[in-house]
Amino acid sequence: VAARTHIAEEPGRDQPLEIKAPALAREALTRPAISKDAESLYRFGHFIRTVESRILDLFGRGLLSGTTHTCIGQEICQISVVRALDHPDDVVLSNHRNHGHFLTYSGDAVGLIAEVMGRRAGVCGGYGGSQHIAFRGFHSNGIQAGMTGIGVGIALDRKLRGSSGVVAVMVGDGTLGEGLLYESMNLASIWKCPVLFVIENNGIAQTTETAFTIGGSIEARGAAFGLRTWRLSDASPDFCGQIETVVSDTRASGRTGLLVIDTCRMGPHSKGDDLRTDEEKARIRLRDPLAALGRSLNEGRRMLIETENENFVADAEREALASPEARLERSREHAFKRAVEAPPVLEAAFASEQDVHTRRNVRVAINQTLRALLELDPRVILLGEDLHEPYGGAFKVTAGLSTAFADRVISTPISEAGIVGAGIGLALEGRRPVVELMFADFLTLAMDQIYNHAVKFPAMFKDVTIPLVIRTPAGGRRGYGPTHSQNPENLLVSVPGLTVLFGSHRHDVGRLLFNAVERWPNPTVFLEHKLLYGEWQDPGDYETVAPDLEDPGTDLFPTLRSGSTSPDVTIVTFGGMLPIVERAAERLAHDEEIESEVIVPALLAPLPRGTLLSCLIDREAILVVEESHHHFGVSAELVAMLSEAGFSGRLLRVGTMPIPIPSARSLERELIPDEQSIVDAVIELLTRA
Ligand SMILES: Cc1ncc(C[n+]2csc(CCOP(=O)(O)OP(=O)(O)O)c2C)c(N)n1
Ligand SMILES: [Mg+2]
Repeated sequence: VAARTHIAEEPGRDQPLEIKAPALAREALTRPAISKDAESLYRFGHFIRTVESRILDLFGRGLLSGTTHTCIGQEICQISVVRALDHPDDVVLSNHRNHGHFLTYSGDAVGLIAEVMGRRAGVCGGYGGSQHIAFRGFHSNGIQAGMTGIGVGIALDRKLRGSSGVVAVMVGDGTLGEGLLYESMNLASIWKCPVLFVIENNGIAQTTETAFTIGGSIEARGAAFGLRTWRLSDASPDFCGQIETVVSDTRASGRTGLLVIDTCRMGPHSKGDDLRTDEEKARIRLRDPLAALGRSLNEGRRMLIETENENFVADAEREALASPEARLERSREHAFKRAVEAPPVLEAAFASEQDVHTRRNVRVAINQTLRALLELDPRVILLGEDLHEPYGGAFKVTAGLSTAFADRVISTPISEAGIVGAGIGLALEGRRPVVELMFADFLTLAMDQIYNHAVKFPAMFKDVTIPLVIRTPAGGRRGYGPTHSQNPENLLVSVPGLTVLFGSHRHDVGRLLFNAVERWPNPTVFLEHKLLYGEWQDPGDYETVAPDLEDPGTDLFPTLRSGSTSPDVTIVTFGGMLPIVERAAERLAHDEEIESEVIVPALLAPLPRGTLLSCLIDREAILVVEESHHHFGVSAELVAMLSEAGFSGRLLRVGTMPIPIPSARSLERELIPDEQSIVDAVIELLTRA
């Protein structure tokens, strides 16, 4: 079935091009077969140009959703690498200027045109638009260099599987200014992964000539990281043959490569933003490799090809236009994919493994859970700085693991964005990566990977899940100073699609981690308070609050409760504040005869609203205690939720003062809530008029 694939398999030249209904057609899509003779290349290059000309026309008619970036002038460059990737495990990662890559990969003109128009027939149902497309082994995103670490993760998966798949990561020359690109080149090099970094060197980035933004030589960057490096021009006669050699060389060696392709962008960056002179533009038109291929053909033949393309694309445009506007489906009303059951064998093995352990502290519980996960599930892989033996991580949480699982416990360079990106790539490929960041304060370095990549894919793309867990120690009271003492949950909880867990010694932290890794297919930050590592894991007299199953994830990550059910005060807290709150509650009972109840969620985002409201709404006085700066954070959201639900009792919050956490213990004590400040807050709450 030719379906909507233009030039599917070997084209019967005069065979009519058929366009089928979108859903049906997309399943049947086959990779376009484009041989490297002039006619075949011209046919496909002209097809891309025709699609993009239509897209520009639709923009002019106000029919696009947002803007678009065309590859007009760069078609042969964009075709070349993608057409040479002919192994089923090959992957193409692209960027804002992706139409040529996508069409070469899929041939799906209707899917692309409808996507940029925000129609239901779009390849991503209109969610992604021009820049964000996922289809089988093709992924593009709109953040420069953002996909590079992800490409390394996918390539690491290929290497571990013994597959000869190659991952091509396309970036523009302007993107040579992005740091993550270099983290990724380094990671791919040391892990000896089959990534081909492709620089589409068109000399310009938006309106800036890259001659002013690139120091030194581009190829020397490849050499510096020990990459095989090539520089080719898309205007040279056997360009596509040369690219085939680069790809087959990368495949055969399994090594990382840097391929620089000199090319020229003929159109503006997106729309109406071309500051180049008329002479410059004329020079670029004269160089146009696609036009040169056309000139090499017999004129009648060329005109026939052009007419066929124009008719085909006109039909595709009609079909896209006939598709209704995209509408939000119920399944996409929040960004989380449903929990899954762990395979029964795995579940049973984990349960019996847990039974063996009796008294253990939080650090040991996490360590033993990681060990069990590695033993039981070959998909599990740990990445992080200094994880190796005999060090076992800065807080010793991975002690003993690198010896037992040398190929899946990977000590990495200091590259937080790169390793979180690699984790996303591994998760995309169905593995269960657990990335350790040495201190939670360093999450900011990986924030773009979390904020613009990990959480976006499951929401934008129906069939994509990112079961990534980022574990990291948080919290103060160790005298580590402003950049090693923070509780960054407040930065995280407002990110749609990000799960934020903060367990405590009262929770079964092993079970929390197991559920996060095996049962929750959503990107998750798993916070561990430094001061809880040494606490005994002990449920004490806590019970689980009945979960409201409307809350995503609430049954996997329970909220705990202890104390009186008709208390004078209910204290809601989490993470490292719990032991302090417990001591304060004891003092309140002993010294002031005030009865407390303590509620401890482990799931901070998505906030288990129904679950929490069910046990809070009828209380008389609620104090929320957190170690983070309490402005704009978890406690603020809790209090807002209660007010909106009609809570009529007393409310107060206690948190760290909103200034950076100092190093001196005496100063820390003044800022971070302690037993006394909690006792004082309760008394204030209960006695104020
Ligand atoms: C991190 C990031 N910074 C800035 C932008 C805005 N932006 C989009 S494309 C672009 C120029 C990219 O130039 P280059 O990498 O050379 O690719 P080209 O457009 O030439 O293909 C810029 C600045 C972005 N999308 N992402
Ligand atoms: Mg450029």
